[in-house]
Amino acid sequence: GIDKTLPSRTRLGTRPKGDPLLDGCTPWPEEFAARYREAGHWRGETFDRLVRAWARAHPHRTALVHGERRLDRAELERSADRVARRLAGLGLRAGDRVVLQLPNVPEFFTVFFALQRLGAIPVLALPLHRRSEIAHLCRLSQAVAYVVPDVHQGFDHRELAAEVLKECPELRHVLVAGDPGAHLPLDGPGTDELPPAPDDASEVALLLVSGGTTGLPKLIPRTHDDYAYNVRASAELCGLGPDTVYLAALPVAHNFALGCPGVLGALYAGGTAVLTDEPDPDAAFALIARERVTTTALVPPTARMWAAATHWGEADLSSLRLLQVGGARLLPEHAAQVRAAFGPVLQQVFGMAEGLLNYTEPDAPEVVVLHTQGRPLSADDEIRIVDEDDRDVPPGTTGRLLTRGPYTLRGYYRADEHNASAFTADGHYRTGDLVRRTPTGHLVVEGRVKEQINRGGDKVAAAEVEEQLVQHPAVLDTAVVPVPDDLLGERTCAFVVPVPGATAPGRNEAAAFLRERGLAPYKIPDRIETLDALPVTAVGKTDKKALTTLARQLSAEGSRRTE
Ligand code: OOB
Repeated sequence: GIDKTLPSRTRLGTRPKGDPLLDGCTPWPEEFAARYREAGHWRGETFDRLVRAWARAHPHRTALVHGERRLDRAELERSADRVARRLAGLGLRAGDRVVLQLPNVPEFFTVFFALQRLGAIPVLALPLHRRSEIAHLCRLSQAVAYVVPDVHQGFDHRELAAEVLKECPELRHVLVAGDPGAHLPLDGPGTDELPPAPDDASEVALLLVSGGTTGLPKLIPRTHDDYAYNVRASAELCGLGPDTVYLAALPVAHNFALGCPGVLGALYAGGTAVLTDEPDPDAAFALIARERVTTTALVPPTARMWAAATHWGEADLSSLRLLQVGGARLLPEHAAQVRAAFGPVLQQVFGMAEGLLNYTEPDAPEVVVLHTQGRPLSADDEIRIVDEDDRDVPPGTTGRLLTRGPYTLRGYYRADEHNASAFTADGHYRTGDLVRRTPTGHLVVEGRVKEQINRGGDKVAAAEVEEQLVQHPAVLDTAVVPVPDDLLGERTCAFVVPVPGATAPGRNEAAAFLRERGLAPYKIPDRIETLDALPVTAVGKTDKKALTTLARQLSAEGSRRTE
């Protein structure tokens, strides 16, 4: 076996070149890794050790609730072991990547922890990802397996998987939670013996999908050390404990509901997580009353819907102690409406899958909760606010947010070229967000410089939609920009220039075309406008600023016309 007395040579922070378990990741420099360990942020805990410790400490405490199903901690551990043996029987080994696309069901966590048991790495696809995204994630990560539900919200993931199999030669197995159809069932025979669980907390534990700014989604390596800290520190700041009942109403594949503090934070603190795919107020309020939910996380449009719904129903929401809202800008007047409806339980969260999290403190004064997006979670989060030449702006001025810290990535997975521009030479991540800092150190998000549309928390990379749309035979050129929207904050508008002599596709034709190409539904443009040519800047690049202004005007005219 392994000699435990040998010093680990495989820490991500110190790993000698040529010996990595997972290549294509950028380690923290050793001086930073040492500092984060000394500060007690990085504790050498792997997620496999954690789930075992949770089960040992309180085997019969409820871990997960879904509909009428309830799993205690011992059952969660046993189910994870069963799935681990199943996957090992299919040949999965430490370091293998597995694309995990499950909605908010207990199987998400049994598979997640099974992979942790094996040292295999989940790639957390979102439930709404389709052929375009999934095939890309499989190819980029060279995934050997893809885990799906059978049918979810009317969509048959087994058919999607069959298409993905054709496009991805390295993909060996499709496993289905539910009726497997032509694929393999997740429940099934496995090996009796598992190899010892890998125990290196500096290794990558999961790969999160980035909101993206370029043509195709990027993957974010999160190590055990960094993500366990993310979860633990978030749970502490939010005051979670054994009596916490966390309602996951956002997809648990998203960082917010997974680990900020999310389901993992609730389990870490000794509490329970309730899983649902129905964030509409009717279903959610009934669940809050039934399970005595204490904590949940929402995007701004859902939070506003919930606030409005408190006026008609009489659901018992008295158990709610923390209502987190984040993922997109919450305007002060909307924050005030939410606070008026639910009381002083509102918390603003400005986070990103790449790492940095900002929270308003649960005891923060009302003005802070209404007007800021929170303060960095860690004392070791480094924040710079700079101009376009990376020079610090004067205190209180708006600028571009750069950050590095104990749970912020140092490089996207297998993306050398992109990393060269996405990070500064000294390792700060360029968030693409425009922020200012108040005298109390809270951040206010004022806008963004990245070419991304934030559709009520769903992120759409303009370049990704443009690259798909320009494949249409009648489209010569295209540019995708945001338009303001009362409910979602922003929607997408695509300007298209037709091929000479051709007719540009209208909204319905463009939508059908993009769906056919396998693009996630939330990335399909809400508006299509035809132009003879795209405006260009002095240096000859598409003038997105001018187009954004034009889109805003056109949409304002459109709404005047319909009044
Ligand atoms: C969360 O993560 P992502 O990776 O989907 O998106 C990150 C981006 C940020 O860079 C920012 O542009 C925007 O989403 N954003 C906000 C915001 N929270 C996120 N913009 C304005 N106000 C906010 N409160 O969205 C995410 C990850 C963990 C926790 C919460 C949100």
